[in-house]
Amino acid sequence: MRVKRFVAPTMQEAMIKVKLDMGKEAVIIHTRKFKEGGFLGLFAREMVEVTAAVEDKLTQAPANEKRAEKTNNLTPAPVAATSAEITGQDNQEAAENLAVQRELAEMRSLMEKMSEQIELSQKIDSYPPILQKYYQNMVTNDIDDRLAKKLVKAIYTNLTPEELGEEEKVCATLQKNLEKILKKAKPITFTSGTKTKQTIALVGPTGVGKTTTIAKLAATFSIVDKRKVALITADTYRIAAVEQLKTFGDIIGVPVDVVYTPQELKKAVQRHSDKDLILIDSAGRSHKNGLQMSELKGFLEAANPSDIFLVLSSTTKSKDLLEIVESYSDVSVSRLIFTKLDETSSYGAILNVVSKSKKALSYVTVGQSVPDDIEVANSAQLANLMMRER
Ligand SMILES: Nc1nc2c(ncn2[C@@H]2O[C@H](COP(=O)(O)OP(=O)(O)O)[C@@H](O)[C@H]2O)c(=O)[nH]1
Ligand SMILES: [Mg+2]
Repeated sequence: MRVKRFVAPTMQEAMIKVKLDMGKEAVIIHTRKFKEGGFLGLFAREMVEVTAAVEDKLTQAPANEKRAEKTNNLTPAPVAATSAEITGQDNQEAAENLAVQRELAEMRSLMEKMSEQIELSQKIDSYPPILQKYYQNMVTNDIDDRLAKKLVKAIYTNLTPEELGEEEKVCATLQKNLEKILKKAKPITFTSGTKTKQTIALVGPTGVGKTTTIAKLAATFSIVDKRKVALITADTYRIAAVEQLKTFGDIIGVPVDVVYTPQELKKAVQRHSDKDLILIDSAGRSHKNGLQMSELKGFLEAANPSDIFLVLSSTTKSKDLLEIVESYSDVSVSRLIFTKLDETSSYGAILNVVSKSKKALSYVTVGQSVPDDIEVANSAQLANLMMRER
């Protein structure tokens, strides 16, 4: 066993040092942060110290060993013990062990990610020109750089050198891989036996188009599909919007209930138990406001919807979108709607969000017109848009 200390300004850099020096199999024993330099405690720089150990035999393995060699792994990946396994008097010790094992497993996964990052940092210009072009296209279309690199690398590994020279083959493979990430959209359907009646709540930031989208869905399902639809709005912050929704409900013959409390919402949902589709509109929430988020949770718990759709605007920056999705992780969002596709020409953010959140797309909206400007998300079309030249 070889044990060594590594110091770096960030955990990420420390882990890279560990990996380069000791290889992938290194196990982190201890980490700490400390201040270095500075003046009387001011301007000190925070540093990270990582102590790592590795079995002697494994130190010879080069840091960039192939994944296939993993089978020779002498230190098996830590297996998290279940709480049932903790018996006898040594409960505390066992619990401590468990915590250490968890930490080790976390560290291992972090290190795998790092090694992947190092691998991906391979220069794009070492790839054939066609791959370079598609990489550029994807990045220009706002697909996350890492994701774009992963995608071109997969093609580079899976196609023959000959195929890599054929634009059509490269294009078709990339298209297929993008579609695989986007998956087939899941719109509202009434086909499966248990889903003959549905209650769907739309949540999301202010101004993304929740109310407009609800109006589009209500009109589509009541007029075109001839379903019995009810609208309930919990957005009482905007009186004008409520009045507008009521007028709209009158025109298309759909009842609109306004609720001020979770209890009222619960009652309204019960009152409409004869409807095929109940659509619930919520007030726009700032994902940065914890109080608003917990208020929203209260409404959603009372409504007990069959699905919660998170509405996102495709004009929002990718990084902000991911932050928004993250802030809704307490709310069991099942699908995504992207609005305002008519206002953007870079579609990569959609891929980034779907890939990170693992949530299915349902609809996209493409304009302000009710009810026309809504479509079931088309993965093939979106994939095509995010790899094309701009
Ligand atoms: N261009 C465009 N505008 C939209 C779309 N969907 C909604 N909007 C507009 O976005 C604004 C806010 O919509 P609203 O439904 O009130 O958003 P909410 O606050 O999430 O309920 C309105 O001006 C809508 O007309 C869309 O798909 N494209
Ligand atoms: Mg609204």
